[in-house]
Amino acid sequence: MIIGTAGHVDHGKTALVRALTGVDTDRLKEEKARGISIDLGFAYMPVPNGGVLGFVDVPGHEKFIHNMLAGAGGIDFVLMVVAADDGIMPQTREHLAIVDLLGVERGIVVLSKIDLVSMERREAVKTEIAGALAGTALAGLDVVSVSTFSGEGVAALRTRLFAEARVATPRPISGRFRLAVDRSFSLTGVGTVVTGTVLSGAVAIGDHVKISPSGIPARVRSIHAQNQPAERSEAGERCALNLTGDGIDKNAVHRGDVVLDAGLHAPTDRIDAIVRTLPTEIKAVTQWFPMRLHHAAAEVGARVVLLADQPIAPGAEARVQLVLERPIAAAAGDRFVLRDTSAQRTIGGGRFIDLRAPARKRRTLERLIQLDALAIADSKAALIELCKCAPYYADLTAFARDRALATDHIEHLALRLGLIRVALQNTFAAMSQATWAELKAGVVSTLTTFHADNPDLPGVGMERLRLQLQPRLPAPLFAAALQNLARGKDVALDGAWVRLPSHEIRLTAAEEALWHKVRYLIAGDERFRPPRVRDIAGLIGIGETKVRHLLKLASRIGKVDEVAHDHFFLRSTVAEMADVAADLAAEAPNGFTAAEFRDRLDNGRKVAIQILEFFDRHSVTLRRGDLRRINNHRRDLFRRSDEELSDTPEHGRESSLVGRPDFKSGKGREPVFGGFDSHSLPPLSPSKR
Ligand SMILES: Nc1nc2c(ncn2[C@@H]2O[C@H](COP(=O)(O)OP(=O)(O)OP(=O)(O)O)[C@@H](O)[C@H]2O)c(=O)[nH]1
Ligand SMILES: [Mg+2]
Repeated sequence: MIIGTAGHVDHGKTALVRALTGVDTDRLKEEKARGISIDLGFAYMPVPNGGVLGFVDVPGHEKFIHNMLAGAGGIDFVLMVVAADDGIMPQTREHLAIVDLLGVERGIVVLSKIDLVSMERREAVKTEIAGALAGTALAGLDVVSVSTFSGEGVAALRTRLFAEARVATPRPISGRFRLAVDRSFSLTGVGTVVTGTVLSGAVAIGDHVKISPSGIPARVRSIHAQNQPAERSEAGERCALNLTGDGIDKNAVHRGDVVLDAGLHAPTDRIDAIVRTLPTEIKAVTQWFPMRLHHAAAEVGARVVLLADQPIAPGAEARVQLVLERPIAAAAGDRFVLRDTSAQRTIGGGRFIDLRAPARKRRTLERLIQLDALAIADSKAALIELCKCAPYYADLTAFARDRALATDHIEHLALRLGLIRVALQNTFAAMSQATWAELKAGVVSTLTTFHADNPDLPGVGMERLRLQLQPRLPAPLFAAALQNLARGKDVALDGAWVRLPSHEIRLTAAEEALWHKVRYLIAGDERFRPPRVRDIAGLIGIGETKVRHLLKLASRIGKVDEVAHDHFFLRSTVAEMADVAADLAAEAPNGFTAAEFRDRLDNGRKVAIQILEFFDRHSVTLRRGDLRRINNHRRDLFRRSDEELSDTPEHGRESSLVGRPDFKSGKGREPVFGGFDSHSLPPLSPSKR
């Protein structure tokens, strides 16, 4: 258990910690000289039946509230110190408001310096205290009277703290590791050491971690947990980590940074939150109100965007978007405190709801309903609600990361809820079974109608199908969902065409016979410069129209591609030519020329250029002046055969999400499902649509 002091300057917080633990936490020269605490102090006390109590002693002076906040972020239990002679003072109230906003619900009020006052005065201050606590989560806390001068009450308080530690519910350690850094220093012979409170999860020697928001990686060389050398440390402990790694020194890590499980590193500067303002405020919080945001041990400038029409009146609760001056490492559900920009007073505070808040459409009805779901603290209930509201899917990976949930925990949750998971590049999207069934039924009924109306067409273009369906999924997710359906043989995918597996265009026997002749002519040694429609007609001795009709049909069923008008290449030849282009590109980092391409194919300048222009149109090659580079993401579209495409293994690679475009050139093309590659995939967060 970590115990934090709180209370007005000079009320005896440091003296109390010293009386309890024997440790003087005022160590700075300036603290000694001025007789006040400036920065956080730390002390530890073993509990008789095992375990160690950690103390964070905070300064009471109003100038150092930012330091108090850095310490208060990690405490489980508060010792609210009120001097019997002074009674309730301004920072008594402010510290009380802060611990209340931070969600600290357990503690004791210590009536200090009782040697200085009469019994009547003690009772009067106790009444004052009860009044100040009323309306906070700390209302009704026990008041314990203490004098560190006479020692009265100290032993009883210590015994009481041991008892409190025994009944404290430990913080859950099932989450992923996060430590809020409050100090960073370097020790000779040891190296860089950071200290702080473990907010969630656990850390062990040898673990690879990241410093967030900077993203610097580090390895844990040794650990002190609650001031003792340890193999590991877990949530609810104060912990010192000796970190190593390139770029790790005491200047690489600061108070306010978070050391975390590398998978959690995803700093954010736009957060939707629930805020409560203090009833003591005089003015309402208005649009774009500037604030200082205090979160864990970090402090950052922030603006408030109202998500409701009205300004936030004193004492009111509302949802807002916080736009930060720089990114911070946070988790959904974390508490924070807002102060005014001149650091004179605390205005309010609250809880983060969504770390991936959208910059636009942030207060539409749809979004506000989604926020309701995200605001649910229980992850299982939140996930159920998220899948029920628009956009009807949740990014499971981001959901787990932003709540610091362990991977097996989120997998177990998804399984228990029967969610349908769709693999995207770096994430899993999840849908409810009901949504999935609706989507599948929509796909099947649209295709059934389409095939009945257009028996000669191979299928519906992927993009066109997407736009016809509810819920309308983002293109990458829709493509991945179709791959799932194709694996289940509910649909078949031919490039960008989606069809029912039962729907196939077949050549008639006569067409099949003619195709054999034509195929012979465009395959073989001449495949890189195959005869055109007119030449084929001449060679076989039939009409041009017939040949053209046949080749158009062949291109629909994926046997050929029309690279230029009336100039058809076998699809396997196109794949081969794409490989040649990729080879050339690999040899020439700045790009290859059309002449080099022609030399490799030995097919003449005009044809070579037409092929390259065909590749340009499909973004397989990227042209700049006379040079071309290869776009490897699009090249995949040409690499795979139809069989491979509709039969992607379960652990499908990223490229399996990409439908192959139809390669018909010219006008009237079905929209190619494209323009996206692995870099342009939008982060599929529940909040970004
Ligand atoms: N008479 C009397 N004096 C006390 C008692 N406890 C603390 N003091 C004195 O009060 C003064 C302030 O005590 P500190 O413990 O430094 O107060 P603090 O709350 O830590 O002050 P800041 O950290 O600066 O906010 C010191 O001179 C202490 O000796 C007590 O029980 N009785
Ligand atoms: Mg002090």
